[in-house]
Amino acid sequence: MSRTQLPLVGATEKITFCRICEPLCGLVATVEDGRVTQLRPDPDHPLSRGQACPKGIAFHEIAHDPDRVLHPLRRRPDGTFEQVSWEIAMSEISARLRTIMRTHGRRSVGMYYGNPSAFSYSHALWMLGFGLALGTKHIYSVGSQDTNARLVASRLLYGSLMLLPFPDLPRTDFLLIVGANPLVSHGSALFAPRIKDQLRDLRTRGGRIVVVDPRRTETAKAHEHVAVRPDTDAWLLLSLLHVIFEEGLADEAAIARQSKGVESIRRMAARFSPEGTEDVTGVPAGTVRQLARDFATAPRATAYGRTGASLGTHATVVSALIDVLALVTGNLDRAGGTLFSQSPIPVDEIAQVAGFASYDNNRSRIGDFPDVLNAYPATNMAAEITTPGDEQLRALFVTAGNPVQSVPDGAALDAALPRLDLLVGIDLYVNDTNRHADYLLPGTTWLEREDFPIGMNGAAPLPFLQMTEAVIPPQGEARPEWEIFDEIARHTGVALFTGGPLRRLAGPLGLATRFSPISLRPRPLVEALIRIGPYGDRFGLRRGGISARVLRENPHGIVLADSAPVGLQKAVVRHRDGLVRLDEPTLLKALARVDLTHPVDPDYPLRMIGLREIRSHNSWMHNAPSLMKGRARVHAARINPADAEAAGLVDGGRVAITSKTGRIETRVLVTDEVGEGTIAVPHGWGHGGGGWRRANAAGGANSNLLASAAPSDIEPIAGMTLLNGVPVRLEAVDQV
Ligand SMILES: Nc1nc2c(c(=O)[nH]1)N[C@H]1C(S)=C(S)[C@@H](COP(=O)(O)OP(=O)(O)OC[C@H]3O[C@@H](n4cnc5c(=O)[nH]c(N)nc54)[C@H](O)[C@@H]3O)O[C@H]1N2
Ligand SMILES: Nc1nc2c(c(=O)[nH]1)N[C@H]1C(S)=C(S)[C@@H](COP(=O)(O)OP(=O)(O)OC[C@H]3O[C@@H](n4cnc5c(=O)[nH]c(N)nc54)[C@H](O)[C@@H]3O)O[C@H]1N2
Ligand code: SF4
Ligand SMILES: [Mo]
Repeated sequence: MSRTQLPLVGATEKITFCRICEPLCGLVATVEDGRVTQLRPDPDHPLSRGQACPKGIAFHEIAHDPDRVLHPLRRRPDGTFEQVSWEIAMSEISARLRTIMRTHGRRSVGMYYGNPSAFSYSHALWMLGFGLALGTKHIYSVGSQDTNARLVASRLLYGSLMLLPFPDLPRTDFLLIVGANPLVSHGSALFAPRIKDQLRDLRTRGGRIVVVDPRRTETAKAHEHVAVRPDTDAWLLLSLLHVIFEEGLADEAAIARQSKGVESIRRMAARFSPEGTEDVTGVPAGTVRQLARDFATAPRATAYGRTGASLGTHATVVSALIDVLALVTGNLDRAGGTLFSQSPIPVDEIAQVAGFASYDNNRSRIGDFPDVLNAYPATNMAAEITTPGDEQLRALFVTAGNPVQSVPDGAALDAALPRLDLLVGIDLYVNDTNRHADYLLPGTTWLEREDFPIGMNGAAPLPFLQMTEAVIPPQGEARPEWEIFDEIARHTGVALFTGGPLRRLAGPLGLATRFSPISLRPRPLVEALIRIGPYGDRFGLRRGGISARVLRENPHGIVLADSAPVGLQKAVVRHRDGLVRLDEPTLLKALARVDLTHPVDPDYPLRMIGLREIRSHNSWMHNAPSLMKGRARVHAARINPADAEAAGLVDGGRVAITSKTGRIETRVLVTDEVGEGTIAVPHGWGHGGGGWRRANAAGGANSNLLASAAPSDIEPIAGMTLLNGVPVRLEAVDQV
């Protein structure tokens, strides 16, 4: 133990886990005088076993950041913020909200929730409850920039949005990764702490890992790389299927047993020979043929895609074809293949009962997009604010999100937000979005709240559950987000519990009655849900089952089973016959959009993709001193030497990147990691106007100013925004 790890006099150590990203690494916090002075990896966590990344162990710098918002803020007429009491903030927000609802109806009120809201069960439940209870169509979320295509693919194939198929890493022999970089992202839509080690173990066992990515990423460098052109995975996957069917490599028995409608996929794939698609994808036909054979003949194989697969023109198709590849080779719902997720709480049932699980039950006012989990493409927000008519968006809550940075055409949103009658932010910082807020309410960091990560670890090769108490009390006047929604709902007469979605959830558990609706708190709700979940103790009926008490007695967490369950298909697929549907009409419509030619705009001949960095997290961790040290922390566009030369760019110089939507300038990093015609630019930079001073000074540019918010540029099946494969051109910028 090094000297700095010795607990100081008066200091206590508390076991907890990180909630910045999905592996939820175990941490030990040193607390002195109500402040966290150190975070270190928990050596006794059964899965992360003493490992955490630089972001996790720097998080106390965010909890105790002098730039953090710790009191409710109200906008003054001159545009600056002033501190007000919670009482004033709540009563004024409620009064203004009531007036807006009276004048324009509840359907003029909206909400955007960002990524960190998913890392707090109480925040997520109460915010979704509030949104549903409002009965508005103006729900927007990070989903249209992240997972919605994946969820809609599950809805089409399996009849349920809530199923998240994942690779059975510990048992597979062949992992095909399409558009994910787990060595940096640490795994997403997949609960796999120490994923780097897990991938290494797979190789040590004699297995293979092939990474399909336009950039030779950290993961691609460590394993095998297939360089694909941005946004062309649909062609590549159809060609893989082409070879599998053509060469008789499909597992016809599995197909017959598990699915129906394969003929439509077979017919479609027949049009996409590897020789016909190589000009589009840039992947030589021979490579595709060999990859198809190797995947199909591996004893156990699985395919996994993440944001590189779901932020393109054919996001739903690509997400679905990744599963189809597993299915037609006999690898779906089978050890070492692609498995169905199973949360420690009955998520699917809850979603059905509470009304969360909807797809295409409604269409958006602008763009005619289907709803996904009751939400519409977040790009629509700007136009919904500025377009007059019934149900025009007039009041907006933004919780744990920064859509000016994360959504296409942030400039349009930035310009539209001041036109709202009411904008309320719930956040840790004054960020690029909520700087326009009328009221900014201080939320808690994860160090300040108890948690059960029920929404995060269903896609787990090793099922696991841990709970934590709050490590420190809410700082300043910060409040847990669920309390904020609870109070606003009560003040404005929005029924969360009397007939609302949360009552539909709590009612059957005996937690809320018609007469005592307001007493419902998140903790008894989640504790009851865990007990009735797949690993729960069924209130004493199942010996050895999990309950909150058992979790409290095991603070480092509990591995619930030696491996993830298989053979779940009949139980979890919601199509009546329990079969995977390969000819669902919406899926066929989506497939029909994939054409043999991939349009290239001569004005914008290059394609921009995103890039995540190990010490950066979307838009919000650029204010932590230890993460921002060093020259590597400069925002830069990765550009191939040939493209750099053609545009007269030099390494370290500056480049103007232009799309039909916008123009940004940033630094040039010349590298052959990206192929000719592709540039890679991290999102979430170029801060301005917010309260995070170090982030503002960090420079760089908001790459999403280049992405388009036009409805015609949004994938119509899941409403996914196009963030990977944005057409751009490059120009040198004179150095001053
Ligand atoms: N070009 C491009 N754009 C992308 C992506 C991409 O790959 N490329 N990725 C997309 C993806 S996957 C995502 S998830 C989004 C992220 O998009 P968003 O979720 O909209 O934005 P974040 O940058 O995550 O900002 C989160 C905000 O929440 C605040 N916050 C953090 N923790 C808490 C908390 O506990 N409580 C509260 N109340 N607030 C908190 C932070 O201060 C910050 O202001 O970006 C998307 N945009
Ligand atoms: N350090 C760090 N970790 C994070 C985050 C972070 O910001 N920083 N964000 C978290 C969040 S919110 C999420 S959603 C996850 C995301 O998890 P991942 O999706 O694993 O993360 P990315 O690094 O964005 O990986 C996407 C990969 O897709 C590639 N790609 C881009 N376009 C295409 C394409 O058209 N086809 C193919 N085949 N590949 C393409 C990119 O080059 C990139 O390598 O990461 C999480 N973890
Ligand atoms: S990888 Fe890093 S940020 Fe993600 S959970 Fe682990 S410590 Fe936290
Ligand atoms: Mo994300």
